Amino acid sequence: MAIVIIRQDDKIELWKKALLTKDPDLEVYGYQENHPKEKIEMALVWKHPNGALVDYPNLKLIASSGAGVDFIIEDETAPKNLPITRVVDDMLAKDMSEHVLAVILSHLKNLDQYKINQIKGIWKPMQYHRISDFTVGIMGMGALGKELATDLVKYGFKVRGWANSEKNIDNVTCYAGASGFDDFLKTAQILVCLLPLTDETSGILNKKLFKKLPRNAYVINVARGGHMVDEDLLEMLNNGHLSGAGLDVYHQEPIPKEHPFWSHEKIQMTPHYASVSDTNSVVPQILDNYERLIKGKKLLNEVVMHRGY
Ligand code: OXD
Repeated sequence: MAIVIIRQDDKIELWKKALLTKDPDLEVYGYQENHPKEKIEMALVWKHPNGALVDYPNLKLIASSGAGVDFIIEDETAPKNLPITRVVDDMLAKDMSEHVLAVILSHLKNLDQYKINQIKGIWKPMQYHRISDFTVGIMGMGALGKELATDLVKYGFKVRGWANSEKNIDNVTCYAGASGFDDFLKTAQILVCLLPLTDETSGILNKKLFKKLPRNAYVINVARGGHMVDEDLLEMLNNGHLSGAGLDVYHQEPIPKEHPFWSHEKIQMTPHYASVSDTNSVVPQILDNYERLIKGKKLLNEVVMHRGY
């Protein structure tokens, strides 16, 4: 039995080391080194090149090393009917929460605009905002959404959450399904998207939705670029309905040089780095699943295929 790591960044050695530190007896390969393909039973993947999952005749599990699995489901060449697992990790959730909090505070305290003004030599106090005046709406109340909601409540925000199914979180008003959606949106002065990318949620951040937000709402997308209709965001920023957007994810990454988001004064961009799996934190659950796979036990954090997450 062996594990193959497939990813296109420079982190294969890092993951390999983290796995072998926990269990020196493992057989682990990077996908570009010579390896016995018939021995591979688990592929640990992150944005693998399409086609890289074929030719493993004994593959039994595809494990994402992040929270998202959309890139596996979208790969038409990936073997079907194999279980897919994703990462659910406290550190990943904490890091995401810290990032979103930073973006929200930077917006509330006008730090983006002050930076632009500073470069232009403009001294101009702007409207003062307080946390207690703001309602944050979180779309997607899985592990990441819940952590963020709980943290925002601690900081004094009014918090609302929206998910497919009913949720119960202290001091957070939760809405579920299509019937609760408009009520959820109408008070969200800051909207945070943490949804998984599925057929249902693709393009959900569009003009129709933006119009249901209060005027001057701020939109944060830290989920996937596929949630956003870019032209609709630009239109609603340019006509003044939205006050700004904080984006970490894009349709194409890196986002092309000519994309209008780069130079838009109301858009705060980060390079898909809001929250990144920490190998030491995540490896134990990957190895736990590997052992479960060997022993034929129920896997942790297995994707429900018909839901897409
Ligand atoms: C993830 C991500 O899904 O970093 O983990 O986007």
